[in-house]
Amino acid sequence: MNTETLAWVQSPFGDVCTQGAHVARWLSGGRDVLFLSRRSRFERGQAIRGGVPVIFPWFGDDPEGLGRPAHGFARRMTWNLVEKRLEAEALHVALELSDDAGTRALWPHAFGLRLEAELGAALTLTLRVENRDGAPLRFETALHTYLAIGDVRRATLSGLAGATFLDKLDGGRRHREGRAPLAFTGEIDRVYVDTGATCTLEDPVLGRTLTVEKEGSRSTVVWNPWVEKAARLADMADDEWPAMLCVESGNVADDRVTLAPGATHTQRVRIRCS
Ligand code: TA6
Repeated sequence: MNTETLAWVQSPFGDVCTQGAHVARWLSGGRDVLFLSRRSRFERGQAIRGGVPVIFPWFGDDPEGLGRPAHGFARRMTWNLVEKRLEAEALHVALELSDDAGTRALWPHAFGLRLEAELGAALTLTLRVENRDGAPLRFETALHTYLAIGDVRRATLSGLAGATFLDKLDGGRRHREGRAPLAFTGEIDRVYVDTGATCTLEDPVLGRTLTVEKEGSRSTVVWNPWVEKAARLADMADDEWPAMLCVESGNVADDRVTLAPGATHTQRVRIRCS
Protein backbone atom coordinates (compact mmCIF):
# COMPACT_ATOMS: atom_id res chain seq x y z
CA MET A 1 0.00 0.00 0.00
CA ASN A 2 1.47 3.38 -1.03
CA THR A 3 1.62 5.18 2.27
CA GLU A 4 3.94 7.96 1.11
CA THR A 5 1.46 10.73 0.45
CA LEU A 6 -1.18 9.95 3.06
CA ALA A 7 -0.98 9.45 6.82
CA TRP A 8 -2.18 6.14 8.25
CA VAL A 9 -2.91 4.42 11.52
CA GLN A 10 -1.99 0.77 10.82
CA SER A 11 -2.65 -2.15 13.14
CA PRO A 12 -3.26 -5.94 13.15
CA PHE A 13 -7.00 -5.12 13.25
CA GLY A 14 -6.97 -2.86 10.20
CA ASP A 15 -5.85 0.45 8.79
CA VAL A 16 -7.31 3.95 8.97
CA CYS A 17 -6.29 6.83 6.71
CA THR A 18 -6.43 10.35 8.09
CA GLN A 19 -7.65 11.49 4.70
CA GLY A 20 -11.40 11.14 4.94
CA ALA A 21 -11.20 9.40 8.35
CA HIS A 22 -11.23 6.44 6.03
CA VAL A 23 -11.25 2.92 7.44
CA ALA A 24 -9.56 1.20 4.52
CA ARG A 25 -9.06 -2.28 6.02
CA TRP A 26 -10.67 -4.27 8.82
CA LEU A 27 -9.85 -7.90 9.47
CA SER A 28 -12.01 -10.46 11.25
CA GLY A 29 -10.45 -13.82 12.00
CA GLY A 30 -7.43 -12.75 9.97
CA ARG A 31 -9.53 -12.18 6.83
CA ASP A 32 -10.36 -8.88 5.13
CA VAL A 33 -14.04 -7.98 5.49
CA LEU A 34 -13.82 -4.74 3.51
CA PHE A 35 -13.11 -4.57 -0.21
CA LEU A 36 -10.18 -2.39 -1.26
CA SER A 37 -9.43 -2.08 -4.97
CA ARG A 38 -5.91 -2.96 -6.00
CA ARG A 39 -6.18 0.04 -8.33
CA SER A 40 -7.21 2.46 -5.62
CA ARG A 41 -5.26 5.69 -5.59
CA PHE A 42 -3.73 6.73 -2.30
CA GLU A 43 -3.10 10.35 -3.24
CA ARG A 44 -4.03 13.52 -1.44
CA GLY A 45 -7.47 14.70 -2.48
CA GLN A 46 -8.35 11.47 -4.30
CA ALA A 47 -11.08 9.25 -2.83
CA ILE A 48 -9.94 5.76 -1.83
CA ARG A 49 -11.83 3.00 -3.72
CA GLY A 50 -12.97 0.69 -0.99
CA GLY A 51 -13.15 0.49 2.79
CA VAL A 52 -15.67 2.93 4.29
CA PRO A 53 -15.68 6.37 2.64
CA VAL A 54 -17.34 9.03 4.82
CA ILE A 55 -19.86 10.90 2.69
CA PHE A 56 -20.80 14.48 3.71
CA PRO A 57 -22.52 16.93 3.12
CA TRP A 58 -24.23 15.53 0.01
CA PHE A 59 -24.63 12.06 -1.46
CA GLY A 60 -23.94 11.41 -5.13
CA ASP A 61 -23.50 14.19 -7.66
CA ASP A 62 -23.41 17.86 -6.62
CA PRO A 63 -27.09 18.61 -5.86
CA GLU A 64 -26.66 22.17 -7.15
CA GLY A 65 -24.80 21.14 -10.31
CA LEU A 66 -21.88 23.47 -9.52
CA GLY A 67 -19.23 20.88 -10.37
CA ARG A 68 -18.37 20.22 -6.73
CA PRO A 69 -16.99 16.72 -5.96
CA ALA A 70 -19.39 13.78 -5.99
CA HIS A 71 -20.26 12.53 -2.51
CA GLY A 72 -19.19 15.82 -0.96
CA PHE A 73 -15.76 16.83 0.28
CA ALA A 74 -15.30 15.06 3.66
CA ARG A 75 -13.72 11.93 2.16
CA ARG A 76 -11.10 13.95 0.27
CA MET A 77 -9.93 16.13 3.13
CA THR A 78 -7.37 15.37 5.84
CA TRP A 79 -9.02 14.99 9.23
CA ASN A 80 -7.26 15.53 12.57
CA LEU A 81 -6.36 12.36 14.43
CA VAL A 82 -7.43 13.20 17.99
CA GLU A 83 -7.36 9.76 19.58
CA LYS A 84 -5.47 6.53 18.90
CA ARG A 85 -5.53 3.58 21.30
CA LEU A 86 -4.27 0.10 20.38
CA GLU A 87 -5.51 -2.42 22.91
CA ALA A 88 -5.26 -6.20 23.06
CA GLU A 89 -8.68 -6.62 21.48
CA ALA A 90 -9.18 -3.57 19.31
CA LEU A 91 -7.85 -0.40 17.73
CA HIS A 92 -9.73 2.73 18.71
CA VAL A 93 -9.30 5.96 16.76
CA ALA A 94 -11.16 9.26 16.62
CA LEU A 95 -10.74 11.87 13.91
CA GLU A 96 -12.27 15.30 13.50
CA LEU A 97 -12.92 17.74 10.66
CA SER A 98 -14.17 21.32 11.07
CA ASP A 99 -15.11 23.89 8.50
CA ASP A 100 -12.32 26.03 7.11
CA ALA A 101 -11.87 28.36 4.15
CA GLY A 102 -11.60 25.34 1.84
CA THR A 103 -14.84 23.72 2.96
CA ARG A 104 -16.68 27.05 3.17
CA ALA A 105 -15.74 27.76 -0.44
CA LEU A 106 -17.62 24.57 -1.33
CA TRP A 107 -20.36 24.69 1.31
CA PRO A 108 -20.76 27.99 3.24
CA HIS A 109 -21.59 26.56 6.66
CA ALA A 110 -19.89 26.04 10.04
CA PHE A 111 -19.82 22.41 11.19
CA GLY A 112 -17.83 19.88 13.18
CA LEU A 113 -17.47 16.22 12.21
CA ARG A 114 -16.17 13.46 14.48
CA LEU A 115 -15.64 9.86 13.36
CA GLU A 116 -14.96 7.27 16.04
CA ALA A 117 -13.82 3.85 14.83
CA GLU A 118 -13.41 0.67 16.83
CA LEU A 119 -11.72 -2.11 14.86
CA GLY A 120 -12.06 -5.26 16.91
CA ALA A 121 -14.36 -8.29 16.96
CA ALA A 122 -16.80 -5.98 15.18
CA LEU A 123 -16.21 -2.83 13.18
CA THR A 124 -18.09 0.02 14.83
CA LEU A 125 -18.14 3.47 13.26
CA THR A 126 -19.83 6.46 14.85
CA LEU A 127 -20.21 9.66 12.85
CA ARG A 128 -21.24 12.83 14.67
CA VAL A 129 -22.20 16.02 12.84
CA GLU A 130 -22.41 19.20 14.91
CA ASN A 131 -24.13 22.32 13.58
CA ARG A 132 -21.87 25.26 14.46
CA ASP A 133 -23.84 27.61 12.24
CA GLY A 134 -26.41 30.16 13.30
CA ALA A 135 -29.02 28.57 11.00
CA PRO A 136 -30.34 25.01 10.51
CA LEU A 137 -28.03 22.74 8.46
CA ARG A 138 -29.46 20.46 5.78
CA PHE A 139 -27.14 17.68 4.69
CA GLU A 140 -26.86 14.06 3.59
CA THR A 141 -24.43 11.56 5.08
CA ALA A 142 -23.36 8.01 4.39
CA LEU A 143 -20.84 5.48 5.63
CA HIS A 144 -20.24 4.08 2.15
CA THR A 145 -19.18 0.56 3.14
CA TYR A 146 -17.55 -1.72 0.54
CA LEU A 147 -17.99 -5.33 1.70
CA ALA A 148 -15.55 -7.95 0.40
CA ILE A 149 -17.36 -11.04 -0.92
CA GLY A 150 -16.41 -14.18 -2.80
CA ASP A 151 -18.74 -13.66 -5.78
CA VAL A 152 -21.63 -11.21 -5.84
CA ARG A 153 -23.45 -13.50 -8.28
CA ARG A 154 -23.79 -16.08 -5.52
CA ALA A 155 -24.43 -13.75 -2.60
CA THR A 156 -27.82 -12.73 -1.18
CA LEU A 157 -28.78 -9.72 0.94
CA SER A 158 -31.72 -9.75 3.33
CA GLY A 159 -33.31 -7.11 5.56
CA LEU A 160 -34.83 -4.81 2.95
CA ALA A 161 -38.04 -6.71 2.20
CA GLY A 162 -40.92 -4.32 1.54
CA ALA A 163 -38.74 -1.20 1.71
CA THR A 164 -39.15 1.63 -0.78
CA PHE A 165 -36.12 2.37 -2.91
CA LEU A 166 -35.06 4.98 -5.45
CA ASP A 167 -33.58 3.15 -8.41
CA LYS A 168 -30.68 5.17 -9.83
CA LEU A 169 -30.71 2.90 -12.87
CA ASP A 170 -34.34 3.87 -13.53
CA GLY A 171 -34.07 7.65 -13.30
CA GLY A 172 -34.45 7.59 -9.53
CA ARG A 173 -38.01 6.22 -9.77
CA ARG A 174 -39.52 4.72 -6.64
CA HIS A 175 -40.08 0.97 -6.33
CA ARG A 176 -40.97 -1.35 -3.52
CA GLU A 177 -38.67 -4.24 -2.64
CA GLY A 178 -40.20 -7.72 -2.73
CA ARG A 179 -40.21 -10.26 0.08
CA ALA A 180 -37.31 -12.42 -1.10
CA PRO A 181 -33.66 -11.65 -0.25
CA LEU A 182 -31.88 -9.67 -2.95
CA ALA A 183 -29.88 -11.70 -5.45
CA PHE A 184 -27.53 -10.00 -7.91
CA THR A 185 -27.66 -10.52 -11.67
CA GLY A 186 -26.56 -7.10 -12.95
CA GLU A 187 -25.60 -3.56 -11.95
CA ILE A 188 -27.53 -2.39 -8.92
CA ASP A 189 -27.66 1.16 -7.55
CA ARG A 190 -30.54 1.65 -5.12
CA VAL A 191 -31.24 4.07 -2.28
CA TYR A 192 -33.60 2.38 0.18
CA VAL A 193 -35.35 5.02 2.27
CA ASP A 194 -37.13 5.11 5.62
CA THR A 195 -35.49 1.89 6.81
CA GLY A 196 -33.51 1.26 9.97
CA ALA A 197 -33.14 -2.43 9.14
CA THR A 198 -30.10 -4.54 9.81
CA CYS A 199 -28.89 -6.11 6.56
CA THR A 200 -27.42 -9.60 6.35
CA LEU A 201 -25.20 -10.70 3.49
CA GLU A 202 -24.80 -14.43 2.92
CA ASP A 203 -21.56 -15.28 1.15
CA PRO A 204 -21.47 -18.99 0.28
CA VAL A 205 -18.18 -18.66 -1.61
CA LEU A 206 -16.19 -17.41 1.37
CA GLY A 207 -18.48 -19.32 3.72
CA ARG A 208 -19.41 -16.35 5.89
CA THR A 209 -22.24 -14.08 6.88
CA LEU A 210 -21.79 -10.32 7.20
CA THR A 211 -24.25 -8.17 9.12
CA VAL A 212 -24.61 -4.40 8.84
CA GLU A 213 -26.49 -3.01 11.86
CA LYS A 214 -27.14 0.72 12.14
CA GLU A 215 -28.51 3.50 14.34
CA GLY A 216 -29.35 7.07 13.41
CA SER A 217 -29.57 6.10 9.74
CA ARG A 218 -32.78 5.84 7.71
CA SER A 219 -31.26 5.08 4.30
CA THR A 220 -29.44 2.01 3.03
CA VAL A 221 -27.68 2.17 -0.34
CA VAL A 222 -26.89 -1.02 -2.27
CA TRP A 223 -24.42 -0.77 -5.15
CA ASN A 224 -22.45 -2.99 -7.45
CA PRO A 225 -21.13 -1.49 -10.72
CA TRP A 226 -21.09 -4.82 -12.61
CA VAL A 227 -19.09 -5.20 -15.83
CA GLU A 228 -19.61 -2.01 -17.84
CA LYS A 229 -19.46 0.54 -15.03
CA ALA A 230 -16.49 -1.21 -13.39
CA ALA A 231 -14.63 -0.95 -16.71
CA ARG A 232 -15.23 2.82 -16.62
CA LEU A 233 -13.77 3.21 -13.13
CA ALA A 234 -10.07 4.00 -13.42
CA ASP A 235 -9.48 3.09 -9.78
CA MET A 236 -11.11 -0.33 -9.99
CA ALA A 237 -9.71 -3.26 -11.94
CA ASP A 238 -12.11 -4.71 -14.53
CA ASP A 239 -12.20 -8.09 -12.77
CA GLU A 240 -12.91 -6.80 -9.26
CA TRP A 241 -16.66 -6.13 -9.42
CA PRO A 242 -17.65 -9.71 -8.39
CA ALA A 243 -15.62 -9.34 -5.19
CA MET A 244 -17.54 -6.44 -3.69
CA LEU A 245 -20.94 -5.13 -2.71
CA CYS A 246 -21.59 -1.74 -1.18
CA VAL A 247 -24.12 -1.81 1.67
CA GLU A 248 -24.08 1.78 2.82
CA SER A 249 -25.75 3.32 5.88
CA GLY A 250 -26.72 6.97 5.77
CA ASN A 251 -29.36 9.62 5.49
CA VAL A 252 -30.00 10.32 1.83
CA ALA A 253 -32.77 11.86 -0.33
CA ASP A 254 -36.04 11.68 1.66
CA ASP A 255 -33.96 10.99 4.77
CA ARG A 256 -31.63 13.99 4.49
CA VAL A 257 -31.02 15.62 7.89
CA THR A 258 -32.08 19.08 9.05
CA LEU A 259 -30.07 19.96 12.15
CA ALA A 260 -30.82 22.90 14.44
CA PRO A 261 -28.04 25.35 15.38
CA GLY A 262 -25.86 23.86 18.14
CA ALA A 263 -27.39 20.39 17.76
CA THR A 264 -25.50 17.18 16.96
CA HIS A 265 -26.63 14.29 14.74
CA THR A 266 -25.16 10.84 15.44
CA GLN A 267 -25.21 7.77 13.23
CA ARG A 268 -23.54 4.45 13.92
CA VAL A 269 -22.88 1.30 11.95
CA ARG A 270 -21.69 -2.00 13.36
CA ILE A 271 -20.38 -4.64 10.96
CA ARG A 272 -19.88 -8.24 12.04
CA CYS A 273 -18.49 -11.31 10.30
CA SER A 274 -19.37 -14.86 11.28
O1 TA6 B 1 -23.23 4.52 -3.57
C1 TA6 B 1 -23.57 4.33 -4.88
C2 TA6 B 1 -22.96 5.42 -5.73
O2 TA6 B 1 -23.64 6.64 -5.56
C3 TA6 B 1 -22.96 4.95 -7.18
O3 TA6 B 1 -23.86 5.68 -7.96
C4 TA6 B 1 -21.50 5.12 -7.60
O4 TA6 B 1 -21.31 6.39 -8.16
C5 TA6 B 1 -20.79 4.93 -6.27
O5 TA6 B 1 -21.60 5.65 -5.35
C6 TA6 B 1 -19.33 5.33 -6.26
O6 TA6 B 1 -19.21 6.71 -6.32
P1 TA6 B 1 -17.70 7.31 -6.40
O7 TA6 B 1 -17.87 8.78 -6.43
O8 TA6 B 1 -16.96 6.82 -5.18
O9 TA6 B 1 -17.10 6.70 -7.65
